[in-house]
Amino acid sequence: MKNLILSMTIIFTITACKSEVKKTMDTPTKSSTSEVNKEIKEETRTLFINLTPKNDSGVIAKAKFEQTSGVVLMTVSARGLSEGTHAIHIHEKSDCSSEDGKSAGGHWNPTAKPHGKWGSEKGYHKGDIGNFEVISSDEDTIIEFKSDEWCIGCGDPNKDILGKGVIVHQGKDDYTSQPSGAAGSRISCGGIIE
Ligand SMILES: [Cu+2]
Ligand SMILES: [Zn+2]
Repeated sequence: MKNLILSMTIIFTITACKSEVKKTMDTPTKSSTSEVNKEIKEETRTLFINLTPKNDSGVIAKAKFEQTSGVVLMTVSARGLSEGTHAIHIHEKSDCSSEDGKSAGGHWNPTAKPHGKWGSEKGYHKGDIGNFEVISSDEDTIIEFKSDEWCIGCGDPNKDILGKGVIVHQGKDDYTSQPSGAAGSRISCGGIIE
């Protein structure tokens, strides 16, 4: 009998966890439409986007943007990138229609600063995410970046990443060359749109 009770407790716990997870996933964060909860609405949002390969790179990538308490966490998962260092930026347009990805425009730079390393005293673009390493082209590379200088759909032109584009480059950002760090061709592009 003791065993039975124990088993039931375990089952109950597992079921409870499952439904909790499901509830979280089923609830779109932008659903807080109440005027009263405007602050909450602005603070919690999640956006999933797919990136498309550019310049025949064959790179398959997707990104998640999650805004919580004024901080946006970007998580990109990419496969097919060559081993080594690559740059990733936010560019000014969500238009990924051209084969070379140049339709996404230059770096997103609403504050009219020079290109640079994120956080640099000399200045940096709001889209200057930086470089990441690829260990193996056969496996997913996960790129994470977090900032309170971004928001998703808040309407502040200096912070709002909605309507912009994510670009992954073949090369490395040198953080000094103007206006874009000499990061080479664009191999993956995704519009940050709903
Ligand atoms: Cu770029
Ligand atoms: Zn830049």
